[in-house]
This record gives sequence, structure tokens and C-alpha cells, in this order.
Amino acid sequence: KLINLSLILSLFFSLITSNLVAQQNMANVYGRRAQSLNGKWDAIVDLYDQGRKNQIYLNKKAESKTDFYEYAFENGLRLNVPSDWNSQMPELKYYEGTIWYGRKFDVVKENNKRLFLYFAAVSYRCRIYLNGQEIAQHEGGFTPFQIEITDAAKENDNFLAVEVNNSRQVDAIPAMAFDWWNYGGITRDVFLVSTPKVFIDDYFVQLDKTKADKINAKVKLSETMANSSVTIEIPELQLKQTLKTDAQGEVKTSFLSREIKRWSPTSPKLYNVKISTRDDQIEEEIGFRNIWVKGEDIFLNGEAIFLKSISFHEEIPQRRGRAFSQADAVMLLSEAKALGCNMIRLAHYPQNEYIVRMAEKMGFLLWEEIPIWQGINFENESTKEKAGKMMREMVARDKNRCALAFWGVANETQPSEPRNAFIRHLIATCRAIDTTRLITAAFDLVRFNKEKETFVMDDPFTKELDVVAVNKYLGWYHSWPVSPDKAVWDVAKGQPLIISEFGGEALYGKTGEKDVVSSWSEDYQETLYKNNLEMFKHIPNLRGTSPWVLFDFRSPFRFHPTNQDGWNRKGLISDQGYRKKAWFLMKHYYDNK
Ligand code: GCB
Repeated sequence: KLINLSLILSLFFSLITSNLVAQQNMANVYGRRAQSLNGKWDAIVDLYDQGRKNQIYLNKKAESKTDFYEYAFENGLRLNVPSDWNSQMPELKYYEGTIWYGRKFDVVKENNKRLFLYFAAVSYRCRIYLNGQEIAQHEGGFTPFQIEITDAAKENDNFLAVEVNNSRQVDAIPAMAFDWWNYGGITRDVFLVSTPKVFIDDYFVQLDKTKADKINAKVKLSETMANSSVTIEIPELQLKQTLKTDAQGEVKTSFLSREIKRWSPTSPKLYNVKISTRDDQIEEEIGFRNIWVKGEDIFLNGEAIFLKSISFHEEIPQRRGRAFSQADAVMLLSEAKALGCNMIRLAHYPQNEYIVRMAEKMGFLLWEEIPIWQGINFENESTKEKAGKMMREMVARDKNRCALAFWGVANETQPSEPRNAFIRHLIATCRAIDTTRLITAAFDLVRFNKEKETFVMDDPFTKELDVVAVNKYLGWYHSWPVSPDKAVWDVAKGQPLIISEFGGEALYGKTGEKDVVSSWSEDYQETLYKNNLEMFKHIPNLRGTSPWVLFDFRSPFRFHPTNQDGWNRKGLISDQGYRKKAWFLMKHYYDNK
């Protein structure tokens, strides 16, 4: 009997908790009427995870003479939202655990309107409590989510508590160790979004994969309501259609026009697209471009292209913290522009929407990936489900960004059946939403075959990708097996190949022997770049390069006390924002490519 009872109870609780899973966010939150909840929030550090048990989310105050509560949100620690907590106080630099965030807010409640709480990202897992009730949970530090609070919110004095935890776990994504800082907190914007009762929940408007004159459009309402009118309009192209929803509350159509000016890095043209229903309207700048692969080439708008890419983390090195604002995006992207890039590999997770949208405006193609970094437990079904969900959240958020050319499904994974099944699941998840982009993954298995005197790679999985990418640290983690001018590659023949990482560390301002790795000097880093650029001439199917990395970045992996001191020094630009010698070499390479 007892067993039955506990079974029923646990079923009951899992039912309740499954209802608490936060919703995938509506399209284009940044284009909606929203009230910001950014700013100073109260905070409580909960090292031993006692807050939930003590129900501190109730934020109770002593009322009678016998009442007391051993906590209070007011008059304590204050943290900025958005921002990681690590950079806000020396004591929190290494903090991994739980911090409670709390704040009050008022709303104007309107008839026939719905209210949603929107979080652009919370790192890494969280529980949300409104007016003393737990209303949602979310896992994954780099994708957005929303919670409807139409009924739960009051006009005045709402108390919102967020329990944020960033402890590393074996079944998490990323898992126990990764080469970047484990920033915790409410790291991106928080909004209250107001919508009509029936609103435009999602849309997907992009140029056909191969046709230059055909725009495909799909719109989905928040309710499965047939026979509702939806109008899609692109005024500048004088295109407009009004359609009726099907039983799913969806419309699907195409527009034909010979006037479409296609988006490209040299001419990042965007069009205003308007979608409206009887009650709702939304608009967004959307660009149109074709991207496909044929043989060993990548074609953008029908022309073969070489990808002059660079990677950066979502981090402002000078502030030693996460990037979160429009101004941060401008800083990071301006440096990529200065280097002469036409593409960014957003490493190693979906970065904030300011970066993605600004990159599109500035003319960068994008590679975006979820943090399937070394150490993921491919055998764990729940990790696989989680990864699929992250993938959906990422693709859903950015599918209308024409700059997005590549969905990255993994970084440096080793061949195995569970890995293959895991990545196949991600590819299928991606394709279920979007069949237009190219799918890629970064591998690191390339080795030198002595008999053939060539670099080769044995991982049949590459055939399942549109574009193959390789991270290869010749001159750093691996010494040169042949001289760079004899370093011929025979990898992923018949497919385009991107060198998705290469590089080595240098402490800015350090001079040293130009052929001694352990000098950690800018001079050696420059030699390393020179050698790699020489090798690139001998990779016949090379269609892009992405040095690792634009800026020095903080990482607990990096133990050397003087040369690293907690920083990965592979940046072409130092933590203080100064360009190292190798930067100029890379710049010259890109300018002449
Ligand atoms: C890699 C990883 C990247 C690391 C880099 C390094 O292969 O993909 O995240 O930061 O190497 O510096 O070791």
C-alpha cells in the first residue's frame, strides 16, 4: 500500500512539475509591446540550497509578536539584471550554486490582453515564483523562455522570485568542464510582454532555399483557430496577401517577386515585413538570401563564397563578465569587422539577440550552435531530450535571421553509435523546423598519415552534414609532422571544409623567440599563424577559416600563473582590447582573400 501511495504521489508531483515547464517563447519578443524588468534586483546567496525548503519565495514579514523569519530580500545584496553574478562582487567570482533574485512590479491589467514573463536567458537552471507560487522551471543557460501570467499577476505589488542555480552536472549541457567561465545569474533581459487574447505566436519568413524570387511564409496563431484572417505584407516590394487560417491556426504561402534585393555581407539589405490579424500586428526587419552547397562549394546567392570567420564568446573581457546589451554587441562585432570578417562562429552557445540582430545588420553570416562541447553524456536519454529542446529553442528564436547560415550540432565529438544517434536527433529536430540552413559540426580527429603524407580524418558521420568543419591546433597542441608548405589535406573530399578553429596562446606585450612555443610570445603566435596560413593553401576543399579566437577569454582551464592566470590567451586581441601581432597577419589574409 505504501509503495502504491508513493507511486501515486510521485506521479502526481511529476504531473505538477511537468506543467511547470516554461513555454517556448513567441516569435520576435523584441518587436512587441513590453515592460522591462531589468535593473537592480534583491538577491540572497543560498550556498546550501535551504531557500526552497524555507519558502523564502513567499517573502513573508513578521506580523504578530511571535512571528519571525530568518530571511529578507530587502536591504541586502543587490544585483544587476541582466548580468552574470560573478563579475558583480569579488566573493561571487567563482560561485557555483544557488542565488535567489527577487523584485516587485506593478502591471496595468487590460481586458482582452494576455501577459507573459519573458526571460532571454537564465544561467543555468531556474525556478520562477510569482506571488508565492512556483509557476515555471527552465534548464539551459542560453535560450529564451516565457511564462503566461495573465491570471497570476495582480495590478500592484507583485513579488517575483527567481531561484537560479549554475552548478555543473554530468547530465547538463555543457557538462562538468568546459573552456569558458561558468557565469551564473539572470544574464539577459527580462520583460513583461502584453499580447491580445489571440496573438501571432510564430512566423517563418525566408527566401526559398534556391529560388531568388520566391519568399516562403508561414504564420501560426496562439490558438488553433480556423478561418481567421492573417495579412502578410512587405511594403517595399509591394507584396501583400490576406489568408485564412487552417484548423491548426496556421497559414502558409509564397510570394513571387523579381525585385528582391538579396542580403549579403557586402550589402546587408533588410525589408520591413508586417504581419497582422484582426487583433494583433507585428513587424520585423527581415533579409532574403539563398544559401546552398554543391560539391565542394558553398553558394551564397548563387556565388561561391569563402567564409572569413572569427569566433568569440559572449563576454566583454575588459569587464570580465557576460555581454548582454546592444552596446556590448557593437563592441564585439566592430572588432570582427575591423579584422575583415564576413562571418562569425558564435562560440559555443546561442548568444544574445542583440549580437545576432546587430551581426545581421552589419553584414556577417552566422554559425550558431548549442553547447555540445566535449564531455557530453551521449548515452543519457534525458540529456539527448534536453539537447533537442535547446536546439528547438535556438532555431525557433533565430529562424527569421537570414544571416544565420549554419546550425552547428556538435563541437569535438568522438565517433560512437550513441554519439551518432544523439547528433542525428539534433539534426532531425533542426530540420523539422528549418530545412533551409546548412548543418555543420566541428571535428578534431584529423591526423597525419605518414605513408600518404597527408592529413586524413576517419569519421563517417561527416557524410551526414552539409559542411564539414575541423578544429586543428597545429603549432600549439600538436607539433608539425611536416613543414607547413607540405601539409596537404585529404579530408572530407567532395564536401566543403571549414577550419573552424586554429591558433595558439600569446600574452599581449610579451616578446620572445619566434619559433619557441613555450615563449607564450606574440612573436611565436605570429609564426603559428604564418604557418597555418601557409598550410591552408594545401587544403583543396577549404571554403572558410575561423581562428580561435577574437579576444582572450576567462577560463578556469588555464592554470599558468603568469601567462594565463585564468585566461585563455588565444585571442588575437588581449583582455585589455589591444591587438596582438597575429591580428595583423590575419587581417592581411582576409583583406586579400
Ligand atoms: C577547442 C575548443 C575551444 C577551446 C580551444 C582551446 O578545441 O573547441 O572551446 O577553447 O580548443 O583553446 O583549447
